[in-house]
Amino acid sequence: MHELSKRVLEKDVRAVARVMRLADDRVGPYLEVLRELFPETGRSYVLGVTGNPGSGKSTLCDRLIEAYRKQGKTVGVIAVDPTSPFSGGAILGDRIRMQRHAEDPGVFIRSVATRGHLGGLSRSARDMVRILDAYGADVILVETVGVGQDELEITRTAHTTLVVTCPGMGDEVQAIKAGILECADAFGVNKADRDGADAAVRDLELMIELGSEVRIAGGKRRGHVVHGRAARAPGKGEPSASGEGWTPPIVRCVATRGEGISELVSAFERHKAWLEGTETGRARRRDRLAEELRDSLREALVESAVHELGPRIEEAVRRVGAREVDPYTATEDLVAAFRGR
Ligand SMILES: Nc1nc2c(ncn2[C@@H]2O[C@H](COP(=O)(O)OP(=O)(O)OP(=O)(O)O)[C@@H](O)[C@H]2O)c(=O)[nH]1
Ligand SMILES: [Mg+2]
Repeated sequence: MHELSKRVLEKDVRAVARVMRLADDRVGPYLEVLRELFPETGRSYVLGVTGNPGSGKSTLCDRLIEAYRKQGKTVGVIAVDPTSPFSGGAILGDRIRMQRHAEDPGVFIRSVATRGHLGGLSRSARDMVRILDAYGADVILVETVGVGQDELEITRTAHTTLVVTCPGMGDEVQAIKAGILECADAFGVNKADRDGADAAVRDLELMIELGSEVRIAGGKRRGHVVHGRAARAPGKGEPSASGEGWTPPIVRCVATRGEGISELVSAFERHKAWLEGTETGRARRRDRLAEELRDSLREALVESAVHELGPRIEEAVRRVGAREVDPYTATEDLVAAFRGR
């Protein structure tokens, strides 16, 4: 076993930081180490925290760290910044909000920025989750700004995805992109100390209801199936699993004052129990793992095709541009060339 793998398993924080850097840059023995660590993973509970910029995700994470530390759990945090060239301050903001935990040896915080390579962000984040998992973090929080495809992919790594919104973001239903509903396991309406929290909760309820109707009508079963609507005390984050299905609870919170945090934590516990204890839940988990493997396969195939075909791709681009060949034929030819190598 590689020295670094051993040290991670022996809970050496500096080795964790080192392996994370290697994995992020994809240099050195990172693959060997990730392979060796993999059998030691699968024990952490991974919580994705996503949502509108500035909705209070980092402040919530700070409170969640506090709550889990009180339970005696160790916590890893990965703060993902998808748009580093434009929002250089976001990572700083994330760190500042969680600063008070920086000295706690039971808390490990790490930021990742995108490097612009294909699927790079979600892959780096996934690798980091695994490293923290092998290291032995009981809970891993992954904070992302919930907008792009990358973030949606990251949420697949999580057992539970919390989507954070807050009043005054304009039209919440618009602000939260359609795809988010697919991956939301719980909603946090943060800044409930402000006007408009009730409206935000109602909008979300409506969206969840519509979403489940659309899905039932369309007969589209994608792992995350919402079966009808549970009897729920609105906004209180009451249990919302009906039958075998899962309806995302909506929890009001005021992260700055620590309100709603214990309700969130118990919603996560119920979701975890649902994932483990029901056939639908286990199927959901399997679906996500399958999606992850497909992502990783797609990435590996594209990488190796680009590597293998190199200039032929450029040539195909040129020929399509000059209308010498149509893009369908060009793609087929490239695939054939790659297969026949
Ligand atoms: N009034 C009020 N303000 C809050 C609450 N939670 C967070 N804030 C404030 O909202 C601002 C943004 O909070 P962050 O936690 O940095 O939000 P974020 O979603 O992590 O932001 P990005 O990572 O930049 O997308 C800060 O000024 C917080 O103090 C809340 O419950 N009520
Ligand atoms: Mg943040």
